[in-house]
Amino acid sequence: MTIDASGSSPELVQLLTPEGERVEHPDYDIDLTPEEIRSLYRDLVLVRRIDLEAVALQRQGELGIWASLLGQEAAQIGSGRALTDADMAFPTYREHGVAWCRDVDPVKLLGLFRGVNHGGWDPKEHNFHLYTIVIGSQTLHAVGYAMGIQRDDASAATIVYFGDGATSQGDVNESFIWASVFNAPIVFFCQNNQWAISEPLEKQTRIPLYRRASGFGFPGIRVDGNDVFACLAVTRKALEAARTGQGPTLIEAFTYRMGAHTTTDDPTRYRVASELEAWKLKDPIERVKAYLFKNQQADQAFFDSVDAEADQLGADLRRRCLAMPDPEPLDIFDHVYREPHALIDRERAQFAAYLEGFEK
Ligand SMILES: Cc1ncc(C[n+]2csc(CCOP(=O)(O)OP(=O)(O)O)c2C)c(N)n1
Ligand SMILES: [Mg+2]
Repeated sequence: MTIDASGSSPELVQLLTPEGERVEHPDYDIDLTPEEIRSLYRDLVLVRRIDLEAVALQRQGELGIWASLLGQEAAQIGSGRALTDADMAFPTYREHGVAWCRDVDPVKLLGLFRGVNHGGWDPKEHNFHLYTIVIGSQTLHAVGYAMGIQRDDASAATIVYFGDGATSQGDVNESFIWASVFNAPIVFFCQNNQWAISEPLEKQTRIPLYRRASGFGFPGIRVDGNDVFACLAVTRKALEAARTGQGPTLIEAFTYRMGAHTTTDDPTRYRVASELEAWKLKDPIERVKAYLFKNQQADQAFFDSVDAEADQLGADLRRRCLAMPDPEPLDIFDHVYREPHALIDRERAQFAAYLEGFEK
């Protein structure tokens, strides 16, 4: 099978069409109450707002850089809401929606991208690891963690996030092998957003990514990554399999990076506008809205109240971002080693002398 650019392969699990029609699936059904669906809708809208606010802050010079999740909200909220408190998640640098589901204060994400903290949240408190920039390396950390909880006999699973580009990394393939042969309780959640900066998917693979799993000896499944119901259902099932000794699953969430790779990138240099336009029709938020409207599970007052909440969240985030104190320049040297270190001491002294050269 060739890669289906439309994403509408028969192998794609979808429970909600882009038009907001509910469809059945024999293996992955889900029963959500209207309240639960409204709650998912709220999550999607709020994380999109966090993201938009962060992009604006970067453009105004308040953040050094930002990696936007635009377009990937359903993949992140669907999978994030499938987690229990006891499960552990390992993100990349784009999982702001999963961070939201793990109750990480979004201002802490902004702190990282503003350069005033190194992550700012306690991974143990949230069961959400620090962001990882080194592509794919977190898959090895996650498998190690999963093997640990397996030995502790914990009733929990691990989920690890990575991109389509990361699947070409040695680390990711090695983590597949370890997870497979040790039957580790882990879900590999690949957000295939079609691009690794400027490299398109066809430069990473000749077969659909989820099919790679069979070569490693565990199941792989492709889900509509813009369908929050399907992402929730598929991830729930895979996590439950992990918790009950059935080993790893690879989930390929078929989605699209609607924005730039990061705010330093200009995607108009390497991709055509029509691609973006086609994906706009598959927007993850619009289809939930259409479903709620059509089925009279939400009225205009509900949508207005979510928008008002998003406005307030955005304004609050901006205010708290600007209020974050700058760290002292020399503080960075305190976080390299736990014990004193001669080279670091020398570098600290050199940098202190350099800073002295500026007028106060
Ligand atoms: C080991 C390593 N090599 C290269 C980079 C530079 N780099 C940063 S993001 C990226 C592309 C990642 O693409 P993908 O895995 O598809 O994730 P996405 O950014 O699309 O979410 C690259 C090559 C890096 N951070 N780490
Ligand atoms: Mg990608």
